This record gives sequence, C-alpha cells and structure tokens, in this order.
Amino acid sequence: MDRRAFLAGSAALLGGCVGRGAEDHDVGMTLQAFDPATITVSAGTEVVWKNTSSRGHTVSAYDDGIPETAEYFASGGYDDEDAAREAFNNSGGGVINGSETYSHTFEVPGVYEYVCIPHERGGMVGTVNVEE
Ligand SMILES: [Cu+2]
Repeated sequence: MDRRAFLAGSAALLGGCVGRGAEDHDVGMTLQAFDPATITVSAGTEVVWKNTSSRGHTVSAYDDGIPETAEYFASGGYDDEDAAREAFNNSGGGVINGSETYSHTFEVPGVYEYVCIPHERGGMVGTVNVEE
C-alpha cells in the first residue's frame, strides 16, 4: 500500500469513529427490541436510533415518563404521546423503516422512558438516563 492510500484509509476510519465508537448509532432497533434498552448519556448529547431490522418501529416518549421540564420527543416530531399514537394508528405516522435513523438531543437531566408503539405489547420499550 502506498502512503497516500494509507492516509486516506486512516482518515475514513477516523471519520467513522467520531462520537460513538465504530457504530453510526447509539441504540439499534432489532425485530422487537431496542438494543441496548437502557443507555446513559450526559446532558446535551444527541442520541441516534437506527432501525437495524427490516420491521418498522417508532421511538415515542411516554408523556409521564420524562422529566417535567423536558421537551417531548417522538419520531415524526409529534408534540405529545396522544398525537404520536393517533398518527401511528391512523397512517403509520412516525415509523422509522429499516436502515433509517431518528435522533434527539437531551438537554434536561433525568430519566426518559419511551416505547415503540406497534410493539409495545411485545415489550419494546427503552430508557435514556441523562446525567448532569
Ligand atoms: Cu417496534
């Protein structure tokens, strides 16, 4: 390998490593689970979810599962849990398809609980712990 090719390869590798190790996401979505189901991050961190399966999923916060002063979050950008559920039930709103990503930046420390609406009964729930 000549030196130029080696340097180009190194730069590409470094580019892929910024922030989240070798992965391009923090939480994967398998057939019926968030992986990992619980993560801990510092306030101000952007968390990236990626659907690593072929099944459609949502990331939808529980209204009463997040800190009181925190911004509600849901794939599809809905303002609250009712809106997220209604949109999903009516038209599949908020679905993250295979290989697609969703991200949210957590500013307020605390515990955030969220669910995949179509697989709630299968136990597809997750938690983000945000530390100061
Ligand atoms: Cu799901």
